[in-house]
Amino acid sequence: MSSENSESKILEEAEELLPPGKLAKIKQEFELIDRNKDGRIDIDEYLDYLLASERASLAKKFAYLDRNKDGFIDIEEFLIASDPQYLLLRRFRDFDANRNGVLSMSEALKIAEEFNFPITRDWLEKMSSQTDANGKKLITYNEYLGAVSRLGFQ
Ligand SMILES: [Ca+2]
Ligand SMILES: [Ca+2]
Repeated sequence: MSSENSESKILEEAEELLPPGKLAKIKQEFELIDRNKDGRIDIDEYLDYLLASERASLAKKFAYLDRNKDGFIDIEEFLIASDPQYLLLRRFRDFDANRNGVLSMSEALKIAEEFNFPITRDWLEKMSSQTDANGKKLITYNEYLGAVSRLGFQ
Protein backbone atom coordinates (compact mmCIF):
# COMPACT_ATOMS: atom_id res chain seq x y z
CA MET A 1 0.00 0.00 0.00
CA SER A 2 1.56 3.32 -1.05
CA SER A 3 1.33 6.21 1.37
CA GLU A 4 -0.38 8.61 -1.06
CA ASN A 5 -3.45 6.35 -1.08
CA SER A 6 -6.03 8.11 1.03
CA GLU A 7 -8.28 6.11 3.25
CA SER A 8 -11.31 6.76 1.08
CA LYS A 9 -9.46 5.65 -2.04
CA ILE A 10 -8.47 2.41 -0.35
CA LEU A 11 -12.03 1.79 0.71
CA GLU A 12 -13.33 2.59 -2.74
CA GLU A 13 -11.00 0.06 -4.25
CA ALA A 14 -11.87 -2.53 -1.64
CA GLU A 15 -15.54 -2.02 -2.41
CA GLU A 16 -14.86 -3.08 -5.99
CA LEU A 17 -12.68 -6.03 -5.06
CA LEU A 18 -14.63 -7.62 -2.23
CA PRO A 19 -18.00 -9.38 -2.36
CA PRO A 20 -20.92 -7.22 -1.21
CA GLY A 21 -21.25 -6.86 2.55
CA LYS A 22 -17.77 -8.13 3.26
CA LEU A 23 -16.15 -4.71 3.38
CA ALA A 24 -18.86 -3.40 5.69
CA LYS A 25 -18.15 -6.26 8.08
CA ILE A 26 -14.41 -5.69 8.01
CA LYS A 27 -14.87 -1.95 8.53
CA GLN A 28 -17.17 -2.61 11.42
CA GLU A 29 -14.61 -4.81 13.11
CA PHE A 30 -11.86 -2.29 12.45
CA GLU A 31 -13.91 0.45 14.06
CA LEU A 32 -14.68 -1.77 17.01
CA ILE A 33 -10.96 -2.39 17.61
CA ASP A 34 -10.02 1.27 16.99
CA ARG A 35 -11.50 2.44 20.26
CA ASN A 36 -10.14 5.99 20.20
CA LYS A 37 -11.46 6.39 16.63
CA ASP A 38 -8.23 7.81 15.20
CA GLY A 39 -8.46 5.57 12.14
CA ARG A 40 -5.58 3.33 13.18
CA ILE A 41 -5.25 0.35 15.47
CA ASP A 42 -2.47 0.68 18.01
CA ILE A 43 -0.95 -2.22 19.90
CA ASP A 44 -3.05 -1.67 23.02
CA GLU A 45 -6.28 -1.54 21.05
CA TYR A 46 -5.25 -4.70 19.24
CA LEU A 47 -4.32 -6.61 22.39
CA ASP A 48 -7.36 -5.44 24.35
CA TYR A 49 -9.64 -6.63 21.61
CA LEU A 50 -8.07 -10.05 21.24
CA LEU A 51 -7.60 -10.59 24.97
CA ALA A 52 -11.26 -9.81 25.60
CA SER A 53 -12.38 -12.82 23.57
CA GLU A 54 -9.63 -14.93 25.11
CA ARG A 55 -10.81 -13.88 28.56
CA ALA A 56 -14.32 -15.04 27.81
CA SER A 57 -13.21 -18.49 26.75
CA LEU A 58 -10.76 -18.82 29.65
CA ALA A 59 -13.48 -17.75 32.07
CA LYS A 60 -15.58 -20.63 30.75
CA LYS A 61 -12.68 -23.01 31.28
CA PHE A 62 -12.21 -21.69 34.80
CA ALA A 63 -15.88 -22.31 35.58
CA TYR A 64 -15.51 -25.85 34.31
CA LEU A 65 -12.40 -26.55 36.42
CA ASP A 66 -14.01 -25.07 39.53
CA ARG A 67 -15.90 -28.29 40.13
CA ASN A 68 -17.57 -27.26 43.39
CA LYS A 69 -18.44 -23.80 41.98
CA ASP A 70 -17.04 -21.86 44.93
CA GLY A 71 -15.33 -19.36 42.64
CA PHE A 72 -11.83 -20.75 43.19
CA ILE A 73 -9.70 -23.51 41.77
CA ASP A 74 -8.22 -25.26 44.78
CA ILE A 75 -5.23 -27.58 44.63
CA GLU A 76 -7.40 -30.68 44.29
CA GLU A 77 -9.38 -29.21 41.39
CA PHE A 78 -6.08 -28.20 39.83
CA LEU A 79 -4.72 -31.73 40.23
CA ILE A 80 -7.79 -33.18 38.53
CA ALA A 81 -7.42 -30.66 35.71
CA SER A 82 -3.70 -31.29 35.31
CA ASP A 83 -3.75 -35.07 35.41
CA PRO A 84 -6.73 -36.74 33.75
CA GLN A 85 -5.93 -39.98 35.56
CA TYR A 86 -5.97 -38.41 39.01
CA LEU A 87 -9.66 -39.05 39.73
CA LEU A 88 -9.32 -42.63 38.62
CA LEU A 89 -6.21 -43.18 40.75
CA ARG A 90 -7.94 -41.69 43.75
CA ARG A 91 -10.93 -43.97 43.31
CA PHE A 92 -8.58 -46.88 42.92
CA ARG A 93 -6.95 -46.04 46.24
CA ASP A 94 -10.36 -45.67 47.94
CA PHE A 95 -11.08 -49.26 47.06
CA ASP A 96 -7.57 -50.39 47.93
CA ALA A 97 -8.31 -50.44 51.66
CA ASN A 98 -5.01 -51.94 52.75
CA ARG A 99 -3.07 -49.66 50.37
CA ASN A 100 -1.05 -52.44 48.83
CA GLY A 101 -1.54 -51.16 45.29
CA VAL A 102 -3.75 -53.96 44.01
CA LEU A 103 -7.48 -54.52 43.66
CA SER A 104 -9.60 -57.60 43.25
CA MET A 105 -11.34 -58.05 39.92
CA SER A 106 -14.75 -57.17 41.37
CA GLU A 107 -13.42 -53.94 42.90
CA ALA A 108 -11.80 -53.01 39.60
CA LEU A 109 -15.05 -53.70 37.80
CA LYS A 110 -16.97 -51.47 40.24
CA ILE A 111 -14.67 -48.57 39.35
CA ALA A 112 -15.13 -49.29 35.65
CA GLU A 113 -18.87 -49.07 36.19
CA GLU A 114 -18.57 -45.73 38.00
CA PHE A 115 -16.49 -44.24 35.21
CA ASN A 116 -18.51 -45.91 32.47
CA PHE A 117 -15.56 -47.85 31.10
CA PRO A 118 -16.71 -50.75 28.93
CA ILE A 119 -14.26 -53.12 30.63
CA THR A 120 -15.05 -56.78 31.06
CA ARG A 121 -13.71 -59.17 33.67
CA ASP A 122 -12.02 -61.15 30.89
CA TRP A 123 -10.21 -58.07 29.67
CA LEU A 124 -9.06 -57.16 33.19
CA GLU A 125 -7.86 -60.69 33.87
CA LYS A 126 -5.86 -60.57 30.67
CA MET A 127 -4.09 -57.42 31.90
CA SER A 128 -3.46 -58.81 35.36
CA SER A 129 -0.10 -60.24 36.40
CA GLN A 130 -0.82 -61.02 40.04
CA THR A 131 -2.92 -63.37 42.11
CA ASP A 132 -3.86 -63.43 45.76
CA ALA A 133 -3.17 -66.27 48.21
CA ASN A 134 -6.24 -68.12 46.92
CA GLY A 135 -5.10 -67.88 43.31
CA LYS A 136 -7.65 -65.17 42.48
CA LYS A 137 -6.55 -62.55 40.00
CA LEU A 138 -5.52 -59.10 41.23
CA ILE A 139 -4.86 -55.96 39.26
CA THR A 140 -2.33 -53.21 40.00
CA TYR A 141 -2.83 -49.43 39.51
CA ASN A 142 -0.62 -49.52 36.45
CA GLU A 143 -2.26 -52.54 34.91
CA TYR A 144 -5.60 -50.89 35.45
CA LEU A 145 -4.50 -47.65 33.84
CA GLY A 146 -3.07 -49.69 30.98
CA ALA A 147 -6.35 -51.55 30.53
CA VAL A 148 -8.27 -48.29 30.51
CA SER A 149 -5.95 -46.46 28.11
CA ARG A 150 -5.93 -49.38 25.69
CA LEU A 151 -9.67 -48.93 25.40
CA GLY A 152 -9.04 -45.33 24.42
CA PHE A 153 -9.98 -43.77 27.76
CA GLN A 154 -7.75 -41.46 29.72
CA1 LIG B 1 -6.71 3.86 17.30
CA1 LIG C 1 -13.54 -24.72 43.64
